[in-house]
Amino acid sequence: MAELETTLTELCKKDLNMCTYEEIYTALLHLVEAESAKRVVPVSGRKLYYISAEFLIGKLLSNNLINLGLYDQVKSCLEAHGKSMAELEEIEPEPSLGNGGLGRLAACFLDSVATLNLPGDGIGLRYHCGLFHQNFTSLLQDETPDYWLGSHDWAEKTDTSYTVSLAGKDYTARLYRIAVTGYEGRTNYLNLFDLDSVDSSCIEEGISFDKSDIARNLTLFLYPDDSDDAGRLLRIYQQYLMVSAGAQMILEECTQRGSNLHDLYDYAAVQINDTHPSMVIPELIRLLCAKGIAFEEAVEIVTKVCAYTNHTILAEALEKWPRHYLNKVVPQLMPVIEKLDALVRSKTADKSTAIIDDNDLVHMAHMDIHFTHSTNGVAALHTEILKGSELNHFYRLYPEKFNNKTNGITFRRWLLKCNPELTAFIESLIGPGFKKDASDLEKLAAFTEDENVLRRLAAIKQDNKKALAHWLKSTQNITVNPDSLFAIQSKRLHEYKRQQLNLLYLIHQYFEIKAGHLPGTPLTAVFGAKAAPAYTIAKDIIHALLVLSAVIADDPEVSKWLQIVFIENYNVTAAEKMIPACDLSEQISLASKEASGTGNMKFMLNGALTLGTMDGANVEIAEAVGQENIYIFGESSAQVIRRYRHGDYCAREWYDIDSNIRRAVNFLTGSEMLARGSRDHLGRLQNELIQKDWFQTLPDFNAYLVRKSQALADYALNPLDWTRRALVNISKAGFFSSDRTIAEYNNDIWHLGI
Ligand code: 26V
Repeated sequence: MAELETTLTELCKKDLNMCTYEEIYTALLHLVEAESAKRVVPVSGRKLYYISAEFLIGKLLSNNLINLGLYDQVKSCLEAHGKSMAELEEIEPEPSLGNGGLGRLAACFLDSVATLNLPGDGIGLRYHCGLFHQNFTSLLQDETPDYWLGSHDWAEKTDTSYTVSLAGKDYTARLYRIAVTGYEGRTNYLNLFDLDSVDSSCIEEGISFDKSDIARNLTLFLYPDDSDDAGRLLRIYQQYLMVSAGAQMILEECTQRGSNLHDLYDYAAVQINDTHPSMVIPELIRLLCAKGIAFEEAVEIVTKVCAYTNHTILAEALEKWPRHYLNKVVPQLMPVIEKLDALVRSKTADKSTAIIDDNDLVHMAHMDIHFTHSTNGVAALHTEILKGSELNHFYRLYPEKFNNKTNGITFRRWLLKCNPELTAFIESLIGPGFKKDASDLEKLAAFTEDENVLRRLAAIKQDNKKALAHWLKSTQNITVNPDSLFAIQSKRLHEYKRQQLNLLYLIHQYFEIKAGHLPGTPLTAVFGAKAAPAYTIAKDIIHALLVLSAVIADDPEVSKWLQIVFIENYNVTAAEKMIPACDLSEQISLASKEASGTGNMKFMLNGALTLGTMDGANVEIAEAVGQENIYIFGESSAQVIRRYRHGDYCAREWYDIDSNIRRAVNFLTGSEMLARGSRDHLGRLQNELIQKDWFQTLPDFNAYLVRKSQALADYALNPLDWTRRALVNISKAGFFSSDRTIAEYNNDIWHLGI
């Protein structure tokens, strides 16, 4: 401690009492850099390259201090000088390099790879404004650039660069590196590429900009609007910048380590995170051929080196690019892709697995499956659906390539960092082993009948709810009642995730409370979600929730029992406040549509009970905790898939038959809502629900109602038993550690060196 104080004082060049938070932050940044550098280990054997369009890494200071074993010391040292860690954390902007679960998974994986002392780097892009900053204006989402890059950036600007040819012109991709240090583990890197010429002054109103000026706009935003040709082309420009610079870096590193490239397999494992980085396959083949390797051998090498993870079964999310787009942006790749397509066509007569289809669309996922040695889904159910229906033709061709890797989360951020009180309590009960070996949490099962333990656990939840209440007050000026049940649905806004089902339930409750049918407990329904800027219905759902929130708040009768809180600009930092405070975790996607979900795991680990459908990893959570410790409802994935196949779902029939559904849907354009909201938005959403309801909200409405009311009643009637079941959930969360997931990837797919 004295030593740390001396180091910090030297770095700040003055007494810590006299330092601003800025100065302390900068000093700690240098300290962490120096400590992380000491943990860089030379690589022998295979090294992982995890390529991903997103890395949703969250703020780094506290996380890095925890992983370096310095957090407690730094905290006490600061406190001795009248400074708080919480205020210090406010200084750091959250890196805006991701969108949702896919990006957060990539971040958890990097943490686990380094923690398991495996050599493995990330490869991605350095977006200047990230996704976007969400603001609620007149009860509607609007978007502004998220200028997160500033003086507090963790990335080191390097002198390394690679030339990338885009539409026939050369650009220089510069490498930035962020150190990733594992918990008591080694240091790896997140490699991010960027162009020096990118210039955010070309952003016009909101988040719009001149899409044709590639040199200035290439890495401005993650997922730029793709509703026109220029936007879609821009995504290809971005993807190719990432994979070409990445592929060059991989080959350069491996060559330096002694590879003659024929033996690339002995040096590199490339994991393709969804289809955004798929062009790395033809790019690596192209580069190997340019170095004198024959095409057939290059294909063989790349197939052995690369593996692909599928993260969705939604057809509209599987990328297919028109051939003429690729001809324009990456003409150097098209001959390779055409040869790969010809190879596929020579191997099988089944046209459905072709890379280039009859409409001249290039199917990125098809290229991935043919020319990698492994295709994995991200939860047991998801992988079964891929094998049995969505990718069945591929499964028949290559049964040996298909495997499951159920997602996981890093406990360092999602327990140690976000819930220190619970962490300390668990440690007092079972010792510190769970921090590195998550299966140790099972030892908590010994305490499920211990009333003292349960009371303490309930008190910790209450403290976390108060902390969330305090944060909501200071950031959004919202007052919530910490004695109500906190039910939280936080995730990207998408119709398949069914925030609209939750909305209909809340309208139903509004009517019930007005009619004097009071619920078991007051309920605070918390939402956090960003809608893609061009996703109209998603934005309508946000609007409806914000309007309903206002309607309820203005009604003294109802607001005693019900409150809706929509957290603005949901991100990792917000999630860290929300998750420890949650009683009921809403995981209500349409069965078969959520590949895995990872929020479900975070909530469970922090002692929430799940209210969910049998979808994604919910299925495995239900199996782990048992039916009595989870609230499952709704139709099964098999039923849902059957209904899609028959194509005979008619939302209108459900609306006509069921008066509860009708009352809730009609309310969307009732006078209370229209007094505060927009008829355009609310009417469109209502129409969508009655005419289409593509994600089958109405058939699950009653089951959801019954299960949720049951949860509210249980919570009110027997709080101690609720807490007991929460403890069972925590004790069974070990399986969902990303350390387990990464160990499986390594054993089955990567076989990394040390
Ligand atoms: C992308 C898009 C883009 C265009 C229109 C609609 C749409 C719908 C979904 C997606 C998702 C892309 C992939 C993705 O983010 N998947 C998520 O990956 C998580 C990590 O494996 C997993 O937990 C989530 O269930 C899955 O949705």
